[in-house]
Amino acid sequence: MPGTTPALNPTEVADFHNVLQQSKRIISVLGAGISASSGLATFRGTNGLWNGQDVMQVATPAGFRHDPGLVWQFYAYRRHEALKAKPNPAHYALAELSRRVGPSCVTLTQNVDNLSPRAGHPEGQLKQLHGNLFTLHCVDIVGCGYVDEGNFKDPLTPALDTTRAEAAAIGRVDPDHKPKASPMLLAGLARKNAQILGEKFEDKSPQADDLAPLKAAVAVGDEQEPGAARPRPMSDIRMSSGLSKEDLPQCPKCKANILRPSVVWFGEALAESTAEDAEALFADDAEPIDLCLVVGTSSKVWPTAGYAEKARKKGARIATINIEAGDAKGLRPGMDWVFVGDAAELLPELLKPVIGGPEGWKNATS
Ligand code: BV8
Repeated sequence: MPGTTPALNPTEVADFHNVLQQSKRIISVLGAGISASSGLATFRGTNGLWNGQDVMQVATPAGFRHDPGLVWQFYAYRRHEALKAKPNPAHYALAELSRRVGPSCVTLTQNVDNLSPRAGHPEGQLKQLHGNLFTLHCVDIVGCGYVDEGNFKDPLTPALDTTRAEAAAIGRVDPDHKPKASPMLLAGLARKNAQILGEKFEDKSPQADDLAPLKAAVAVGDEQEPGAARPRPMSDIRMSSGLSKEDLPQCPKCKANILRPSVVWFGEALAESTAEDAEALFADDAEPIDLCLVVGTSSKVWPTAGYAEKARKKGARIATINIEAGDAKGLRPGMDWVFVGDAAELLPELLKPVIGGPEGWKNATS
């Protein structure tokens, strides 16, 4: 968070600046942490989306097949939050670096929040590896193939209006600063876990009391005396997304299917052209890479988690920018750097020798 970044080691920064100014080919790998200062929850951090609920059930084709309404609620919430957010100085600084260095400076982002494009990041130098929340496509991508880019409508449908009372509880931050999903989202996830996992399902799913800051609905006829402490498994709560396919975005072309967010779910392959473009950067016949910036990522999701190592093999020195030093991977003393702090504060400082002061690029768009 602003003001909490410890002073950087001037010798390390000078060494980094020296390499930066001589670098011709720079690859940046971005994760959710770069957007944290824009107010967007990270997946794994203390206030992350994955805390307390298994989004692995949601960001998957199986989750969407089982209950598209539940998954659409999750993405309606993500779209709403991303539309409210603004790019921060880290997004702008990287866009400016790309403009100054030119086409040999390429950014690979795992983020689907659209903040790098909104910061004016040169389009040809940004690969959105996991897609974008604001592109939708028909679930029948082969037979119909309808794609809707730049759809910023919010809500997409009345049923997906996240400002409705109970839906607004999604992502509510409670005193321990962990977002609480709405009862309907958690109940639906728990029910789906039970369905998908069958008898393997242990009822560790979030208990009703996990929603203490929120009014957890009770199953009809099972009202508890006021103040009763007994937590009940979420699957008891007969709530669900309650949405039907008619409530969800419809394909205007084939008029037979619903639309889905054009994001890459776990178990799905990256878009072929995107994956090819990324792999080409590290190919044997590609030019050497001078510098790789790894910004705000826990480097746990593949194939992106492997790109820094590929850059190393092409000669790059690696600079990790992260609030957690422990998330820097495969460091080589004397070769690589770890700058610990908020990317929104660190990146403008670290890139200054090439991009100049923020008065020249802050809020600049291409
Ligand atoms: C695929 C889109 C093959 C949706 C996402 C090899 C080994 C093991 C597993 C696999 C493997 N290969 C494939 C897999 C499976 C899987 C995978 O990697 N699983 C993991 C969990 C082990 N990978 C896949 O399924 C991929 N597909 O490989 O396809 C294939 C081939 C052919 C045919 C079929 C299949 C697809 C993965 C894409 C998943 N989609 N997102 C959505 O967003 O809803 S993943 C999603 O989570 C994000 O996109 C991102 O990638 C990931 C979260 O990671 P981070 O961005 O790093 O965020 P996180 O919260 O974890 O960390 C934040 C970091 O920021 C922290 O380090 C924190 O300290 C730091 N931070 C916080 N605040 C700040 C900060 N830093 C600086 N400043 C701050 N202020």
